[in-house]
Amino acid sequence: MLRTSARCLSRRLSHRSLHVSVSDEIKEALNARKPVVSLESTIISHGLPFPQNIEMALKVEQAIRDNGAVPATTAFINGIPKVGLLENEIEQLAEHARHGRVNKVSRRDIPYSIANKLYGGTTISSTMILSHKAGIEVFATGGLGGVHKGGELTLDISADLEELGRTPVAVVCAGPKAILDIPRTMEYLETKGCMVATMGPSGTNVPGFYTRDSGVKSPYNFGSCLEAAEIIHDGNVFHLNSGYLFCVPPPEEVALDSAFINSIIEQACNTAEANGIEGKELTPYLLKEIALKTNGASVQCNVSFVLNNAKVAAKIAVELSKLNE
Ligand code: PSU
Ligand code: MN
Repeated sequence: MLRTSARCLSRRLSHRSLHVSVSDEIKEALNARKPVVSLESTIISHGLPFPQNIEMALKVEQAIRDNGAVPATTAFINGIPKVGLLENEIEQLAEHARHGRVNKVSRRDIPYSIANKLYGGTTISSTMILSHKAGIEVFATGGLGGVHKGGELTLDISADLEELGRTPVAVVCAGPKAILDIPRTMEYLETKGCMVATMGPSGTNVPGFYTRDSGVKSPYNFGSCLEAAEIIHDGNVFHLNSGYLFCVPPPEEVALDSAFINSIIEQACNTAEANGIEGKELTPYLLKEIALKTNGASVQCNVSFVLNNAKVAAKIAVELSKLNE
C-alpha cells in the first residue's frame, strides 16, 4: 500500500517536471534567438540501413552548421523525449536500432514510450511535437508520410499529415514518395489546412522524393529561402497553429529515373500486400525492399536528398531568425 502510494507520488512529481529534455547547446541557441533546425530519427532507426544511417545523421548535422544554423536531432532515449542529441546518443540509438530495439514513435506512441522507458525514433509527426514544445520552428527530413496506395479502403494515412494540420512547425522535405498515393496525400493536406509550397518557379510540381517531378501540382511555389521564411513568419504571427510543408526537388545529379524506380516501388507494394505487411511496419518494409531491389541506389539517393533539404532548411531558419528579431 505504502509502496504503491510512493510510486504514485514519484510519478506525480516526475509528471510536473516532465518536459522535453533540451540539450545545453540548443537551449543556449534558442535563448540567443539563433537559427535552429530539428531533425527526425525514425530515418536513423527505421528508414536507412546501418552504417549509412549513422553516417547520414552526423553529416546532416554538419550540413546544418555549415549553413549557419544549429542542428537538433530528436529521439526518445530511455523514454526521455530529447531535443538535441549528443553524438554518443545518436550512436546509441543506431546501435539499439541494429538490434531491433527502437520503437517507431508517432503521436500515439509517445505516452507508451515514455511510460515504458523505450528508445524511440521520432517520425515527422512526433518530431514536430517535440520541436514545437522546445520552441524550434524549422525541421528538415527526407520524405513525408502520407496516404498509402489503397488508403481510401485501409485508412492507412500517416500521422504526419494530421500533425501538419495541427502543429505550427515548418517541415522541409523532398515530397511524399511514389510508395504513396500522392494526389490523395495533397487532398488530405488541404483538408487539414497545411500550407504546401514547392521550391522552384511557378508551376513546378510536387517532387516524388526519388524523382524531381511526381506529376502532381503543387498548391504554391517559392523561389528563395527568404520567401519561405516570410510564409512561416506571417502564418505564425496570425497564430494559425497549423504546419507548413516545403518541398525541395532532389538535385538532378542524384534523382532516379521515374520509370525505373516506379516499377520497383510497384513490386515492393505487391510483396508487402502478399505478406500482409500493414500499419507502422509498412513504410520501413517498403524502404527496405526498395533498397534491396535497387542495390542500395535508393539509399544513396535518400542520403543526398536529406543533406540537400538540410541545407535549405538551415537557410530558411537563418532568414526566419532575422524576421523574428
Ligand atoms: N519516408 C522516407 N523515409 C523515412 C520515413 C518516410 O523516405 O524514414 C519515415 C518518416 O519518419 C515519416 C515516417 O515520418 O516514415 C512515416 O511513417 P508512416 O508512413 O508509418 O506514418
Ligand atoms: Mn500508416
